[in-house]
Amino acid sequence: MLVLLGLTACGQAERDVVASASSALTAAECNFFDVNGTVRICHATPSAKKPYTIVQVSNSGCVNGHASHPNDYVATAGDPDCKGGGCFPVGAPVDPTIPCCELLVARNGVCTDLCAGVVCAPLDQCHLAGTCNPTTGRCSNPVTGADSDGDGIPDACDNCPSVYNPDQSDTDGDGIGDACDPDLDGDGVPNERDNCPDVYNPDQRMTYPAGSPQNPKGLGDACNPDIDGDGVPNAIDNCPLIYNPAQDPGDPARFAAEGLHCT
Ligand SMILES: [Ca+2]
Ligand SMILES: [Ca+2]
Ligand SMILES: [Ca+2]
Ligand SMILES: [Ca+2]
Repeated sequence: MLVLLGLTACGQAERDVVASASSALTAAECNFFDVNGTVRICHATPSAKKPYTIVQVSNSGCVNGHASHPNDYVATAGDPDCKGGGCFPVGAPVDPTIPCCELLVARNGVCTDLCAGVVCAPLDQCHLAGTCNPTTGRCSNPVTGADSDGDGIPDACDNCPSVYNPDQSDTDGDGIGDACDPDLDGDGVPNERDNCPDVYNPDQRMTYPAGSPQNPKGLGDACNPDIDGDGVPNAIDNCPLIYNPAQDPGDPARFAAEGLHCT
């Protein structure tokens, strides 16, 4: 936690920000910041005027004498005078009172550069390389190129280049977007002649002809939830292909006797 000090008697800001008031220097930090066996530390004092003294201690002195000492903390490169405002570099243990340096994020207890080793490259002819986002480690890959229909997808990558279809949905996965696909389900039957335009049914099977009492809408069996039109959905109809709204349990045997088949 950073502490703001008040003004001096003269009204001048003695110090805007000083280092942590509750930092807990740890052995892990002593080890990480060890340079040739010593660690530079901001050692807390009772003095309000000079709350910290800079000390260079041995690694063992840091671990045994200063780790967990109230308010002591590591003097980082950005805070050589113990006035606060420092930050921890890549690889340092995460400290709740001292932030990781710019462009670093805390990951698994370590200040981490998510963009380290990330090389941004163009995804395709519609997406430039862009830059790596330090908070996600991902490249921005901005789009580029003409966008005739204004749907945000450049023509070269738009599955309907002249139809506004920002969702790019493509039910049959043939590379032609639903918004402009003459055969949505890819069953070889054009939408306008397909009795199930969005269900793959090349056989176009239709037990009851279009316009019949059982099938007034002319739906193909593949997309007709009640093929025999008896009001009982196929899934729970004891004779899904024969009109028997009463669902008499004797129906299947009776229909069989009459030469009809339930399925
Ligand atoms: Ca489009
Ligand atoms: Ca398609
Ligand atoms: Ca179909
Ligand atoms: Ca039935």
